[in-house]
Amino acid sequence: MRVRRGRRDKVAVFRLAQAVYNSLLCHPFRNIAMAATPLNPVDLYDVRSLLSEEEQAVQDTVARFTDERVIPIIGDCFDKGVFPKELVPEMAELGLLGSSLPTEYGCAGLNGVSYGLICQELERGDSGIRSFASVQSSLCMYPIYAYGTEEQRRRWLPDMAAGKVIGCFGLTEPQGGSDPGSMKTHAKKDGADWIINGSKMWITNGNLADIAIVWAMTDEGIQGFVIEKDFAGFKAQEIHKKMSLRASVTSALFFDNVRVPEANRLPNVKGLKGPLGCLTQARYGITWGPIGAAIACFTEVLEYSKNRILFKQPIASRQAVQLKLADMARRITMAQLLSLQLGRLKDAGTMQPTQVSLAKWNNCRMAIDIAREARDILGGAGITTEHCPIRHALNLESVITYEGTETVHQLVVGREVTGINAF
Ligand code: TGC
Ligand code: FAD
Repeated sequence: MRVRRGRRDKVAVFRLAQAVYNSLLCHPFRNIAMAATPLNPVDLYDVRSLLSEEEQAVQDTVARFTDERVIPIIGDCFDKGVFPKELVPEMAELGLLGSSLPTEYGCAGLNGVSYGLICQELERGDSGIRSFASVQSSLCMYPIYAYGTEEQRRRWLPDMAAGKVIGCFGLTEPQGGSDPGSMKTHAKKDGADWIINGSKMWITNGNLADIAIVWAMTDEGIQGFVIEKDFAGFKAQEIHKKMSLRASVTSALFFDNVRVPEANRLPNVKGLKGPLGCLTQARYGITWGPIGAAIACFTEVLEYSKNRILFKQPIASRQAVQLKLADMARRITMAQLLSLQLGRLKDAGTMQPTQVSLAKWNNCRMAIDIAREARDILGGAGITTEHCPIRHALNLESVITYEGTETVHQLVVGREVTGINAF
């Protein structure tokens, strides 16, 4: 009896609950969440709202530059294997070169998050354009600023910010880039000068550059030198047959008894921490860049899949395709949050190299996976540079390799969490 009454009570409670639920369904506000403005597919967490007005303005300006000046020409540049050098004065005019350095050197004096947004928007166009800006800003202007004398800063930085002097950064050597401490290039003191011998490999901007920041072994450890392009014995040779970063200049550098005055040595750092300190700046920017490449691929393939009709349905209506698109949106969102927090740490002065390694690893992997998946969703159309994913996928093969390979960054994080050095 008690059981039966208990059951009746349960039924009554269930009916009551059902009535409340139904009344809620009829409530005029029941669909508040559903009826809200649709989310932006490339910014599902409204990361943009976390940016200051200045940061938003920087992003909008560079986005416009990429849309109007880069995207219309970049497919052709990639096909022909040329870097669009004509864009350099415009980039300089917009303050994109050395953007984080102080205004007294002709730079824009922006914060780290703004630099990240510059990298993101440039790489939405092409990794090669972002590479140009990364090398000029983080690998050439930064060491002159951080390790140079006041005279060296005044001599080079304003012209570099104006795009009148282009730089390249020579660290990697043919015998193995992951282990730069084993470099063979050396500098020997000779009176007031230094004599440099050796070679560097895979150097972005090599044949474009007016100056090369070259790292060489000395009796006192690794030191940095500013080598001017017309110094006798210095030669840059462009590397051809590249299938990646085709809209970027990559070169080998050769030093045959190059005499470098003491005034061109960067005096304020010695040891591997000099070049690695520059890499931390550049890698930080590279955590943002691939977000742009991923957004470009995702945007293109999202539109394409809504219009591609197969088996009488747009392929975007298929669960298998939606899973891929949802996964792209998820990974882009996570990468955006990662880089933004990294940028906030950088601007607070607390960013650590391991945090940069984690984001470089995550965001390059995210972008290359998305670019390859987007290429697949485009089917046969995906194999030409009429659509951007294959170009981005090929570029990202370099991006995931340079500035420390994926494995190097995994091992940096592994070293941090275990306390054991696996290199
Ligand atoms: P390790 O003993 O760990 O460190 C030697 C000294 O350097 C310091 N350090 C750092 N400082 C600043 N930033 C970092 N990220 C740093 N990492 C280490 C460290 O504290 C130490 O200082 P001190 O005072 O104790 O002497 O050095 P290791 O020989 O064990 O090597 C570590 C490893 C493998 C992580 C490092 O060699 C490495 O990062 N290898 C990868 C090399 C690389 O990334 N090359 C990139 C070349 S440039 C380029 O690719 C440009 S592409 C640009 C474009 O087109 O966009
Ligand atoms: P290696 O160091 O020979 O690595 C080969 C393989 O071994 C990789 O898979 C690597 O992950 C793996 N490996 C290495 N160490 C370990 C380990 N301890 N355990 C397990 N696996 C390991 N360099 C510059 O100095 N300046 C530039 O401007 C520049 N621009 C570049 C532009 C492009 C387009 C490219 C492709 C490269 C550029 N580089 C530049 C060089 C780049 O930084 C190097 O290619 C990179 O650091 C890797 O060095 P590596 O090519 O010699 O490969």
